[in-house]
Amino acid sequence: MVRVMKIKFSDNFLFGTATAAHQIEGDNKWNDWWYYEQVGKLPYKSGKACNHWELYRDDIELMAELGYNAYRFSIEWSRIFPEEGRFNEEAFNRYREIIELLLEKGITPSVTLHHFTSPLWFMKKGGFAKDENLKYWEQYVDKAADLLKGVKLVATFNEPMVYVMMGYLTAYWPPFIKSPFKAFKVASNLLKAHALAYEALHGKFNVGIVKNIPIMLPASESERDKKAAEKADFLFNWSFLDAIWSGIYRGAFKSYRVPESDADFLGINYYTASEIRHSWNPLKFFFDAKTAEIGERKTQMGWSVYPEGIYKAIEAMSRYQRPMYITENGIATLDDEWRVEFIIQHLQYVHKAVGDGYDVNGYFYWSLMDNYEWREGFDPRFGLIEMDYETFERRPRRSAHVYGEIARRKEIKEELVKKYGLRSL
Ligand code: GBH
Repeated sequence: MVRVMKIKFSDNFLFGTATAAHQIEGDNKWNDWWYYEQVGKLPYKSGKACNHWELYRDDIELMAELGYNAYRFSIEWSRIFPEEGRFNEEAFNRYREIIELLLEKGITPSVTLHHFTSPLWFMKKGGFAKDENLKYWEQYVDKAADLLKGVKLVATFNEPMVYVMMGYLTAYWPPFIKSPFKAFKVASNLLKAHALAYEALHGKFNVGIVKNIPIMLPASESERDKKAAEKADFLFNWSFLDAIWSGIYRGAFKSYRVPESDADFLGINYYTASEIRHSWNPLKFFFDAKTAEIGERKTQMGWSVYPEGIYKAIEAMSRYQRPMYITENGIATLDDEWRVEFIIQHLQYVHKAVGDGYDVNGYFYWSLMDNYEWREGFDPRFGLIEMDYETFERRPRRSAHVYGEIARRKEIKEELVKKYGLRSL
C-alpha cells in the first residue's frame, strides 16, 4: 500500500531563494571576474547581468508578492572597496537599503560576504594565497559589521573548495592558476579568514559558512573505486570543515595549522552526485569529476538529478551538530515542469530529514531569477523567474508560483504529491 504523506513544515521554516552579487547586479566593474571577462579570458561577459543594481526594489517586491519568506544574497567586496583603502559609501548604503527593504517586507535576509569574486586590487596582490593580505579581508569584515544589522544568517564564504578547485587547480576560473601547492595554501587561508570573520562578527550575528556537498559515488563496486570515492569525499567535502573545529587543515600533501574557530550554522549547497574512479593521482578527481549516471535526463549543466542526495548531504553534515540550512538547490532547465518536480522531490527529502530529527531550518532555491552562470554565461536557466536580457523584464514562471504556494502554506499539497509521483518516505 502506498501511503501519501502530507508534507508539512514548521511555521518558522525558511522558504527562500538565493542569488550572488556578480551573477545578478550588473556592471560589477571592480572585481577579478569583470577584468578577465574584458580581456577575453572568460567566454561570456556579465555586462548588465540582470540589472539588479538598479532594479533591486522590483526584485524584492516580486519575492514578497510570490510569498517567499527569506532571501540569500551576497555583498560585493569590490563595490565596498573598489580600490585599496577607498571605501564606497554609496554602495554600502545601497546594500543597507536592500536589507531594510527585505526586513520591511518580512523577508529574512541572509548575506554571504564572499561569493567567488574579489576586488581586482586584492587579487593583484596575490589574493588569499598570501597571508599578509588577510588584513584587507579584516577591513572588509569590519565594514560589513556596520552593514548587517537585522541579518539573520551571515555566511563568510560560499563554497570555499569550489573556489579553490576552479581558481587554483583546474584553472577554469580566475585567477587561472594551476598549482596544487597554492590551492591548499589558499584553502588554509580561507580557513584563517573564516576564523577572523567569526571572531569579529559572532555575538552580533549568526556566523556560518556555506559548503557545496556533491555526493561522491564510486564508479563501480570495486574496493579501489570505493576507496577513491571516500578519499574524494574527505578532500573535497570534509577536510575543510573539520579544520574549523580541529585547527588542523589536512590538504592532499600536507597539513596546515589554522585557528580553531566555530560556525553558528552550516549552509549546504546541493545539486548532484559525482562518480569517482580510482586513480594513482590523488587530485585527479578534482579535474574530471563527472556527474553520476543516474536518471534518464541531464540538466542544462549536464548534471543528473539525484534527490536522495540532499538527504545524504544533510545526514553527513549533521556530524558537526550545528543548525543547517539548504542554502542552494536548483536546476538549470527550460522545462519548468521539471523544475517544479525537482523542487518538490528535493523538499520531500528535506522534510524526511527534519522528521528524522536533523536540524534543518530552511531551504533556498537557486535561483530567484535566471542569471549569469559564470563560465557558462546566460544559457543555463536556473530561475524561478525568467529573465529577458534585452528588456530586463522579469517573468515569474509557473514554478515561481508553485514554490510560492509551498512557501506560504509551509506545506506540499496532496495533489502535487500525487502528480509528481512522490514516494512515501
Ligand atoms: C553554485 O556552485 C554556486 O554557488 C552558484 O554561484 C552557481 O550559480 C550555482 O551553483 C549553479 O551552478 O566548469 O565543468 O568544472 C555549484 C558548484 C562548481 C558548479 C563548479 C559549476 C563548474 C563546472 N559549481 N562547476 S565545470
